[in-house]
Amino acid sequence: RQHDCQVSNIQVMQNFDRSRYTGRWYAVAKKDPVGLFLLDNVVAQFSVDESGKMTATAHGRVIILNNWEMCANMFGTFEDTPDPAKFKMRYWGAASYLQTGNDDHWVIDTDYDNYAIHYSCREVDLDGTCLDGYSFIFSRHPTGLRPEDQKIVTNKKKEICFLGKYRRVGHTGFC
Ligand code: ODT
Repeated sequence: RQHDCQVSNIQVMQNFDRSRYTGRWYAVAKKDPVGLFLLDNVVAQFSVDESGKMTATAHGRVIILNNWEMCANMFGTFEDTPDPAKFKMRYWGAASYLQTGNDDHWVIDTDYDNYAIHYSCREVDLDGTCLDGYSFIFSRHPTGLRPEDQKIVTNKKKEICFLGKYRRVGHTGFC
């Protein structure tokens, strides 16, 4: 039952290796949640601390207070769960008026060196599908995904039932 869109049936990365995931990732596409926050120029940087816990920083262009455009500097800590590819991400901003929250953070697939697919469902519907979620497609390359990775990514978008819901995330040098 891989394409029934049940959040509980979504397959995540097998044997996820957090140390190979560290370093910079450029967002190339995003499926927005309700009340989107990060618009574009999104770059995430993952680390693993002395105790083995995963942490991250991210920046991206945001618009707050209706039309104040700025570069948001964000921080996140990741709580482990029994599945090594599923985390709870607590996040906050460098400034108090930025978003804070505690979201699921699942790594759907990655080859560690080129592409990664992230998934977060914030609200599961009564039928078990995702009512409000978001997803980032990341690349190690600021220029985007390699052609050979695009097919894999398209298939995964389908599996997480977000195919057709992504927009391109540009990198213009704003942040
Ligand atoms: O942008 C939205 O609309 C959704 C909420 C974004 C939360 C951003 C929090 C970033 C905290 C630092 C962590 C970096 C890791 C990011 C990886 C992927 C998704 C957030």
